[in-house]
Amino acid sequence: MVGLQLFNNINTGISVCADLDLDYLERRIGDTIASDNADSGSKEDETPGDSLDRVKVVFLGAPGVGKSSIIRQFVCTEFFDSYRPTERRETFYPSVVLSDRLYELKITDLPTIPYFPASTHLEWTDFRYYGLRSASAYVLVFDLSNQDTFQYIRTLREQIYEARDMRGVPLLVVGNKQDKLSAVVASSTRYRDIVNLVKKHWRCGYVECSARFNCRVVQVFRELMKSIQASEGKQNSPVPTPLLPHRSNPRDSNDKCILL
Ligand SMILES: Nc1nc2c(ncn2[C@@H]2O[C@H](COP(=O)(O)OP(=O)(O)O)[C@@H](O)[C@H]2O)c(=O)[nH]1
Ligand SMILES: [Mg+2]
Repeated sequence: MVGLQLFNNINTGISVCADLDLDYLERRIGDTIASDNADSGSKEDETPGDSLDRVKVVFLGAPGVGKSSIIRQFVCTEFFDSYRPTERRETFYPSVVLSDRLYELKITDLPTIPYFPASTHLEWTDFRYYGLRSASAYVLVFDLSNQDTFQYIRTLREQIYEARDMRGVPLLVVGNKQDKLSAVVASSTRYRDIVNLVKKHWRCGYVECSARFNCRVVQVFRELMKSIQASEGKQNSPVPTPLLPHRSNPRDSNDKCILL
């Protein structure tokens, strides 16, 4: 069972922070980190400084479920068999086209977080949490071959809904490592209960994929963008970019456009 702390005792609210642009702050901090660690070559160093509206997507889930693998397979078409735990925040900036509309994504991949920040104060006092509460969408990943990992996203989802207004903010559940899903597990009551809970009760998108074999990884992003398109015009929804994007940082290795 994957542990997840609850945040009942956390102080709520420094309301003065609520309207500030966390994404902007993060970019500025990213710039600072980049100049402090000029040789590190990390993704954070490549943070573009442009001011385009971006669809801010945050991937969350228990350690080892394949969050980084899904993102890297989608953005860079690469997969590592060996487990390299994500040690610092990484950000990816692919562009995607769905139904003739171009979207600039900002995908955030994080080291495991113990809980979702319950207040803006917490988000601002711990760099791990920056931008989490202002995401345009969340992708919650669990491991189909280790269904205990579902408990992590179940608790996290409750925390997200308690912590912020989720109207117009899509949440997609992804069951990864489909290649390791045995027939026995796939026919178990527990598995059926999970799928049922996600689709019927949570009423959110659900995709099973295998990052390892690049199977249905694009489908993950297609479902995500469909939900975002569906929520356009509602609260917190991002504005799609009508023209080809301006690229302000030629070092951005994720500089490509993916048709969904
Ligand atoms: N068999 C299989 N292994 C996977 C898959 N996705 C990721 N992995 C492996 O699972 C481990 C953890 O993946 P990683 O993406 O680092 O997990 P994260 O901690 O959630 O970011 C790595 O050893 C990956 O090679 C998958 O779809 N199938
Ligand atoms: Mg990772």
